[in-house]
Amino acid sequence: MKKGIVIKKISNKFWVAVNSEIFICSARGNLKGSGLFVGDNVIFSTTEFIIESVLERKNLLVRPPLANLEQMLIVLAYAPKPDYLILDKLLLFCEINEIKPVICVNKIDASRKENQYIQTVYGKFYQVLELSAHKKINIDKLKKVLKNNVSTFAGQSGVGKSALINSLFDSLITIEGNLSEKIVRGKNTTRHVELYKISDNSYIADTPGFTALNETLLKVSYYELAGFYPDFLEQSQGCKFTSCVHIGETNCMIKNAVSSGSIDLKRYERYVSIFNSLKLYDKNKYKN
Ligand SMILES: Nc1nc2c(ncn2[C@@H]2O[C@H](COP(=O)(O)OP(=O)(O)O)[C@@H](O)[C@H]2O)c(=O)[nH]1
Ligand SMILES: [Mg+2]
Ligand SMILES: [Zn+2]
Repeated sequence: MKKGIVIKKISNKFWVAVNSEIFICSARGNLKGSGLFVGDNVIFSTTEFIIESVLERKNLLVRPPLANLEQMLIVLAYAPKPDYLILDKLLLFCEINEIKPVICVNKIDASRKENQYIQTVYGKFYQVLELSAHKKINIDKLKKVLKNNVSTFAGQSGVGKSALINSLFDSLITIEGNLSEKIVRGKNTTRHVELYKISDNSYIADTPGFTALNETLLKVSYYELAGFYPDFLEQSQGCKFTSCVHIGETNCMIKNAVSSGSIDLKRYERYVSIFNSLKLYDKNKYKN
């Protein structure tokens, strides 16, 4: 018996990686009910090539189907102009699914225009890396963050996700160039998810699903939404009502913090906008 990680799944075959070796396995019948996903840590027999059991999962995403995603690197740049609503939704997705988000501000060789806003609004609660794929600034820090983790890159098209992945490979680029092309696809051809090894015990998940994050993927009710804002948490303890959603209530510490400037007005307005679309979604769910 050996322990490995499922890096690829095609119909009922599973590619299981153990360090640099890959075994193509099938699954024991009793595992088919609970499902077996890319990202699963499994115990398998090296004589029969059958997966016998799945170790406990840290989390499981349904769309894309992926187990044990540990980190999401959310990439932004001064251009294309950041869509902070996308950033906030991706951060919520991470908070809800217990994935560690890391905000990556790329292209700082060309402009640092957005850095101050990002540091002020997000820097106290989230790890922020300031990067340049072209000038290789802080790529060592990026490598350190990826080490011993299963991570994925997310963010608007054109921010430099492919360039950052390429920058990880140094002189190996000719060997691994193909691979980095595959990891962040320009055009999504298939819907399946695959893990790519970037160094020992470190994988990048190639997922088509994270750029246009829709409210329906946030498995949370509007009245619980504020609980997933680490920057609201401390101050909301002072709200008059424990069920305060920080919108219409009186004596709301969050609204006070927005007035005094200690919570960014735009961040708060994005919260209200996500709140309203979740509320609408909840209403429509029970119609018909
Ligand atoms: N100035 C600058 N441009 C970059 C950097 N990284 C990527 N780009 C450029 O941004 C554009 C989009 O990069 P790409 O990696 O394809 O973005 P993706 O769509 O997120 O994968 C390309 O024209 C890159 O040359 C960087 O660090 N600095
Ligand atoms: Mg790309
Ligand atoms: Zn409140």
